[in-house]
Amino acid sequence: MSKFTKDYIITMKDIVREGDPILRKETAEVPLPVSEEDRDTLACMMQYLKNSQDPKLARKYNLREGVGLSANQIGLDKRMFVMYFTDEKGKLHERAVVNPKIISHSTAMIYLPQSEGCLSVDRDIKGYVPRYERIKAKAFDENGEEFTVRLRGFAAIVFQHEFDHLNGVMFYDRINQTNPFKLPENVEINSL
Ligand code: K2U
Ligand code: NI
Repeated sequence: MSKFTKDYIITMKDIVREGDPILRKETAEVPLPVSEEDRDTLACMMQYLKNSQDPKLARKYNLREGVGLSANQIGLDKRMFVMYFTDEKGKLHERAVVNPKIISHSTAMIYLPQSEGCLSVDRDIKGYVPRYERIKAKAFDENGEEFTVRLRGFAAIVFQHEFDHLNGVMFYDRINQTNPFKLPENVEINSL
């Protein structure tokens, strides 16, 4: 029985930090249909994102703000993550993503000018993280229903950041090691 039940409140002590091997693992497919335990875990992870974006609750539980969270960041070897944020056009993205596959993407790339952070990384790492500007992905939701989603801009960045976690990739792996602010050549890339 997982501790991440419906009413369990995830706090920073539950967040695995870099150095833990599970963050470098190719995580395991989630058995379908999604079990009640996995559904409860996804709900618990989603609640973390909502709590972390509520100033009172974030202060009460000392939470770092998150717009995405992957299962291996709470120590679970499962290919699933959650996203909760409003994008640059004011569209709310609230989604549980199980066994995702990126089925196509733009050649054009984007990056966050302020670099990226990570709930599993307790240090400030500067540098550009090149990501695809647009992606098309297939996945299953918390009820085991398959869906296809097309994302661009910030939403595409969040999805790719979480998708990377499921494959053991950290955001700083994608920063140019010799010059962190050097952008890839021969490809169209814009700042978000
Ligand atoms: O996976 C995580 O560690 C959660 C990250 C995801 C993320 C980082 C950078 C860019 C997009 C997604 C946290 O949400 S980092 C905190 C944060 C909060 C608001 C906006 C961007 C990043
Ligand atoms: Ni992260």
